[in-house]
Amino acid sequence: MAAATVENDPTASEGSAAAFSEVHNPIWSESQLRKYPFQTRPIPRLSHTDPRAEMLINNEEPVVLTDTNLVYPALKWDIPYLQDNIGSGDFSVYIAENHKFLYYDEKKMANFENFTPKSRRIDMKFSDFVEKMHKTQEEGGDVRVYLQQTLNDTVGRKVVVDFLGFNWNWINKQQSKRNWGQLTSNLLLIGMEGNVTPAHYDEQQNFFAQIKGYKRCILFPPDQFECLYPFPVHHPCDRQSQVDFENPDYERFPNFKNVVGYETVVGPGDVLFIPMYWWHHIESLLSGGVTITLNFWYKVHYMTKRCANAQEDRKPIERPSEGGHHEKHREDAGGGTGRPTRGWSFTEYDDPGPI
Ligand SMILES: O=C(O)CCC(=O)C(=O)O
Repeated sequence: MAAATVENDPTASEGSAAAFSEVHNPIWSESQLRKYPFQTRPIPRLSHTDPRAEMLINNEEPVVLTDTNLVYPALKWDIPYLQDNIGSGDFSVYIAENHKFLYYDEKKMANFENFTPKSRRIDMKFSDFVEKMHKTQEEGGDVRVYLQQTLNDTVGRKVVVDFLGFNWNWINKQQSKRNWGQLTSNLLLIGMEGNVTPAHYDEQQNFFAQIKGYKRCILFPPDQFECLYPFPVHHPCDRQSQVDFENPDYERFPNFKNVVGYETVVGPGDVLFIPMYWWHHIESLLSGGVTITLNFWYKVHYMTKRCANAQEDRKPIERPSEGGHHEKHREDAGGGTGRPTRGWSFTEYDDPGPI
């Protein structure tokens, strides 16, 4: 993939040269990307005013929108600013023994007694997270931390003001014209360079707004389900791929040889549309410093044919290990994303009171 952040043609097919016709001051380089044994095509980068962008979103295909100003007031967020203004609430921080933060649903752990997670979640104050992150960096070992916390009403005033200044006009229109359900949550992700969120899918539409640093996002359409081998529905890692992208076991997962991804690198101000049920693998670039992202998850009360087919395909794959259960994914407090929401509700910000 070419190191660039320029407009490209959404109709371009394989090969980065066709999609990235010009290179202006690349801000990252190929050497900052991890190596994987599969092909990818570029995700188009377009202005939000480009009709092709609307078409892609309507078709539930990914696109990077370069100029929405969705989180413009947050582009000044960095660790010192957040330390002063994010408030004194508790933050979910995952600590992993290496760079891979394979998500697991704590509530499903009782279903698989032999399951030992490779990361653990600890609730801590923001300043403790910062200290932990610096200490981890200084130690230079494999251990890493990743803050993943839904914004809630413990955030400080300045962050509320920033939040109110988001481009709600644009995003609310996106929601209403497609008849999506409500915005369920905004997950704030603060990661160390090199952190990886392995491939998984969520059951919500996602506008993924990059605030600080660069993230490589590799997406796979729902119909590549058979190549990605999700854990069984009742497993704590439900909705996550069992395949280790860095060392795929082709004997267990032979169809992984056929997987083809779509990829992009997002930087500050970019908004990636991750359609629901699209698999996504996300990595903070190597040697790229801290990354900050805020996502916008929307519930949807319909399922496209493409998603329905993929979910249907899932049954025969999983039934043998599930002991005959036929339950569909449970919608938890995270709206089917599996992550805790901590009771925050968007409407609380409609009238913030005196600021
Ligand atoms: O940014 C990440 O590391 C993961 C984010 C993610 O999976 C999501 O927004 O759905």
